[in-house]
Amino acid sequence: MKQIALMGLMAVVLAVGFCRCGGGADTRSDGGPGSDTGGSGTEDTGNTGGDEHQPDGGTGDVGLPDGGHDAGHDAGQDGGSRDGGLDAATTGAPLSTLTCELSERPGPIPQPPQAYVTDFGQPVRLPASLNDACPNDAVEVSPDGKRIYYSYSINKLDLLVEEKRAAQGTEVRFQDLHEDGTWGPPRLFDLRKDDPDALPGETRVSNDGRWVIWHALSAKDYGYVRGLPAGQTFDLDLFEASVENDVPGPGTHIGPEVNSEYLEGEHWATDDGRTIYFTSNRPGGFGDISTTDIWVVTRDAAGRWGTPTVLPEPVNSSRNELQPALSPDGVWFYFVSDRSGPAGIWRIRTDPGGTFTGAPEIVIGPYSGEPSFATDGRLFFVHVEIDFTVSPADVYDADIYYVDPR
Ligand SMILES: [Ca+2]
Ligand SMILES: [Ca+2]
Ligand SMILES: [Ca+2]
Repeated sequence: MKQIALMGLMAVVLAVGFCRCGGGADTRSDGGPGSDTGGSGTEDTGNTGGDEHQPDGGTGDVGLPDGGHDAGHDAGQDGGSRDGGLDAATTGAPLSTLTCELSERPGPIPQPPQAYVTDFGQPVRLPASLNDACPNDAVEVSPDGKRIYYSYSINKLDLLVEEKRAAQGTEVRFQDLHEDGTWGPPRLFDLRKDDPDALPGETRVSNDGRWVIWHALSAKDYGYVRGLPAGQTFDLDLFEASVENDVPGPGTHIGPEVNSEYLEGEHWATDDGRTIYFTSNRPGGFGDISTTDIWVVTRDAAGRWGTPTVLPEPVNSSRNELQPALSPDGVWFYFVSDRSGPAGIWRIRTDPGGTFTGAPEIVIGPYSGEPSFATDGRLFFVHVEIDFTVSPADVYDADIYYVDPR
């Protein structure tokens, strides 16, 4: 069983391989080495690989950071010294205590992300105060674009698992954008309240910040799974909790109507929390259980779940589809697929009735996923960095980017 969608895009890339379709590492021609991203502004951090330059207005109205104040990679330490930040005054969440064990790779980023459609500018990498040398993965942005939730690990996840310290070395956290344009320190978004050895992954936080739905590799037995499917070595399920003052309560397993012995992973939910689009390898989709599809399930006002249904082709295919998200205007259904090469972010037209129209198109790639929208139309996502100069290729980092709508 390939370990699809374990924690975030990095795990997905590890699972599905390192196809270099669509351009090799030698296509990179610009600057933007990974270690300089805290230097002198977003303009020089993300104009990666395209002919087009970052559109004007990309930073002015929303106060995105210049990142120049503390370009170190120990964002938690630097950020923690800035007393009086907005986040300190408004959140009850504790500061993160995790420290990255990795160093930034020198040189340019291999195969940086590009926007392939004309209604987005080219990708901008968030500054080093938020993106450090360790995996910053599974991004979720608040509607106002001023908070970034993400999954974090102090080393490569496969190494942490191998060394049996995955629960100690990973967390879901968030950082808030200060009025001066800098990002506050990482704060723990504790999704292990009554499941301390769980590995929580991607979140969907409600627009008002009062609830969260997430997927996790739980360490608990919920009683209905009698053995894993052949070839599958772990299970993932969906959980939810209420959130008060940025502190999640204990998680609730959303139940066997939705969860199963197969993987229920990365997801997106409507803001009433009643419809969840989720990633699963369960039978009944396209392809076998070594690949994933996107499914949808809805609960009624009393909380009773209906039967999950698989989204049709051409949203799904016999390859991997995962990590769904709806655009703020409801016009586009976004998802990640490796149907044409390395994992990338795709979209297809949709409508409030949930039908899909036309052919999907790839929006951002390669090695890109985890789409999440701010209300202003900025699309945040994760790009995975892979060193192709060594054999086997080394998946060594994940960072958070955004593209501006034009
Ligand atoms: Ca990183
Ligand atoms: Ca499951
Ligand atoms: Ca599929």
